[in-house]
Amino acid sequence: MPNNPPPIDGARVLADLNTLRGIGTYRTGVHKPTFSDAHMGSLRWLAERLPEAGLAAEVDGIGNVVGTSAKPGPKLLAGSHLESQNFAGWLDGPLGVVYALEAARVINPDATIRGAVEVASWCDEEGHFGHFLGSRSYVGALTEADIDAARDRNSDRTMREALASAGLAGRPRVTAERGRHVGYLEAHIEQGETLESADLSIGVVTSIVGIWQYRIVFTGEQNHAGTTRMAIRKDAGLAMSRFCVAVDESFPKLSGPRTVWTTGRMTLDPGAPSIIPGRAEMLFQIRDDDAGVIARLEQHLRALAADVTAQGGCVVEVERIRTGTPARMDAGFQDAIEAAARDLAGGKSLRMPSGAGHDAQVLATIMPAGMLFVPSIGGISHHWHENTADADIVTGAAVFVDACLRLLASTS
Ligand code: HGY
Ligand code: MN
Ligand code: MN
Repeated sequence: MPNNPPPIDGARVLADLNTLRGIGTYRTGVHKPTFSDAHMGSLRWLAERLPEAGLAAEVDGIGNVVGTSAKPGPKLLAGSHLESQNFAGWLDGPLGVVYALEAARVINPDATIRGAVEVASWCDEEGHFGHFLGSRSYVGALTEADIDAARDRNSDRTMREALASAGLAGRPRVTAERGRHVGYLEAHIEQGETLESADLSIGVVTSIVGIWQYRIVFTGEQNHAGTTRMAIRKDAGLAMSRFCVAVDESFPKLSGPRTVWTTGRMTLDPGAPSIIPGRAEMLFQIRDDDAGVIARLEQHLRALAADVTAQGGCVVEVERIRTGTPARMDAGFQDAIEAAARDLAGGKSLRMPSGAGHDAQVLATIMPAGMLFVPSIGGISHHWHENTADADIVTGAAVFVDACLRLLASTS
């Protein structure tokens, strides 16, 4: 650990974040879906910045931006993502990318510091086309067939069409060189209210939840809303509503202390006021950092579906469309973040699990990984009101860079 580590440039960090906020602005946030012009403009912005940190930049065939260093010594990989949820916040993703860029700009040019920080932006963390497609591509867990099957959830465009219109089709995909990095460090906004409500500055992430997602389809009988007697209806919309009430009543008895479940989308077909819906569909998600809890709740979900089907009205089918392995963050990385927070954040840190999924859980499958959080005002995220105080952003950047220095110095 260098005696007098180089200072970060907090004003530069804030300026870079506000520059990215200005690409794809939506109210006080951004609308930057994967492969949108705003997303591609943000990738270009990052690729143009990386040489300032002595990094050779590549925008690869899946839309990852990867900056590599020729500096001798240990390498630490750092980054996050630059696309956003639809009509959402300006910091979810860019905060981690700009912190990684700042660490690289401060550390890499300094010949007195051994090693370098390499910077990445992972494509489609927000799942417009799939889940963690960019970071899964980098760790070698994404096949060409996966890309063939991926479609834009906002339209019906295939990923292949989107890659072509983004000018990325045919480019090679960059994959991790095993053993190159001492590990991966990601900074992110907390997206919850734990840090703010405890007046803390830094979250030291201990684990990241697994996200399991389901498409649940209810098939009844479409019919006339006026002439069909109530006693003989097979109303798919009503069956879906009853199913959700049954989930809400039974899940708390089976869940873990931090399990969450969400119905993020419901559709009724044909969706007309004078037609009894013959089909209903919901997208349902379970998250926990214990895969056993998720498996237990999935089993119960399927049993509830079988019960509704057995009642004879509508047929209910449950399709699992996404699984995710919970990840434990590396103990050494947690210690480095906590030590940096002790020196630069008055020790105002807390070890805590992440209720959001992050690319770090994918990188953790091939290298040690760690995450740090900064507070979210009001705990709001995935909304254009998402925000973090400038002072917390700058403190977080200083802690992040100091943790990078500790991790590089701790490598023999
Ligand atoms: O949904 C998530 O956990 C992440 O913010 N995309
Ligand atoms: Mn994110
Ligand atoms: Mn997000």
